[in-house]
Amino acid sequence: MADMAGMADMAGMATTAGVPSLPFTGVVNPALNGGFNPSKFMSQFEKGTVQQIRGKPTRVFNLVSVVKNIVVGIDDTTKKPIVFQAWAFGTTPTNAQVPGPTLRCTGGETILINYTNNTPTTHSIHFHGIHNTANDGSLQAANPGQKVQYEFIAEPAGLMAYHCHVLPSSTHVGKGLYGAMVIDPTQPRTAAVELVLIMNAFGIRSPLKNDIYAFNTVANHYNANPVTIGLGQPVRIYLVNMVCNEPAVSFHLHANFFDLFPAGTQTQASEHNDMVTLSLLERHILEFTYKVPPFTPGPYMFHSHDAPGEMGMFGLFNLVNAQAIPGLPTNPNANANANPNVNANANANGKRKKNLNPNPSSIP
Ligand SMILES: [Cu+2]
Repeated sequence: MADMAGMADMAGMATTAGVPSLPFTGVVNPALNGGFNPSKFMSQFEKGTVQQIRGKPTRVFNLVSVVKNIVVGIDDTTKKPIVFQAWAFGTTPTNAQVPGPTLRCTGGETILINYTNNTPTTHSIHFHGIHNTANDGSLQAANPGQKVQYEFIAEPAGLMAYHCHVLPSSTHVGKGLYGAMVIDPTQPRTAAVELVLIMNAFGIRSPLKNDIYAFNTVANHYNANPVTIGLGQPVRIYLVNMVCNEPAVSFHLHANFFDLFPAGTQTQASEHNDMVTLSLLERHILEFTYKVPPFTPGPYMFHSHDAPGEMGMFGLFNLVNAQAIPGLPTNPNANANANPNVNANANANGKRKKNLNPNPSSIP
């Protein structure tokens, strides 16, 4: 009697034999990374505080930049963490992370950013959005130890971003000084599981060449920790490209199509697609649902094509029956945490071994 593999071949059944495997699939324990967990980050929004300033309600965000060692993956050869010496934004020095916190506000609000630079290098924060030159952040940098304020009206509603504008960007952005900013329209978007995916990369050996890629900093995190999604549940992705040293980076949703809202500024989708390509700092909102039929429970890929996707920018949705996960959030401001215990066992054995740390430093 033929074995199972032979039976599968004879019947033309699908098999995972021969499916290429990925580098950097070692699992990073968030405890090694100062508690930073991409599964939580993707649905965490920093809303600041609303204060009366000069007689008007103002949403205030405090941001600080620090030097921070972060773990961006596991070395395939040594099995040790790959440490990147980052510059990171946080609301306090202790919670600084890459990406910085995803700021969230509503269109038309007055926004005040109190920025403190706690690094030995001059930095700034440039916000994508509409504002005057005095608050552009490209000309208003903070020297080490200094503070600077930026004030503007939150517009347009959509998916904005912020980043250090000191040159060269391959260093100041590439080192991690960036984050997303969601400006909600005054007419709220429809209820959905909302997930922030920031495409990023790290040059371990040189700031001019990326060695490792990721969604939300940790290579292949959502391969080891698939994002749990209910069948029939609307999903909204806030997708941002922060990859330096690449002319563009693609995003592909497997087995499904999404409605695309460039920068999230229009209420009508511009296209219906399973692919989108973003240049540095380009943002898109993607909306989709895994409807029944045809979708069945199981892992569904999302990734970038070519080198970025094969060197860490790869993930899985774990589709489940929605009734099997009571309390799974469906409103825009709820947490949509992935289940860190789900393991799809996909691509666990890397064939393209990467050794980026001949002498990896220990994690602080
Ligand atoms: Cu900078």
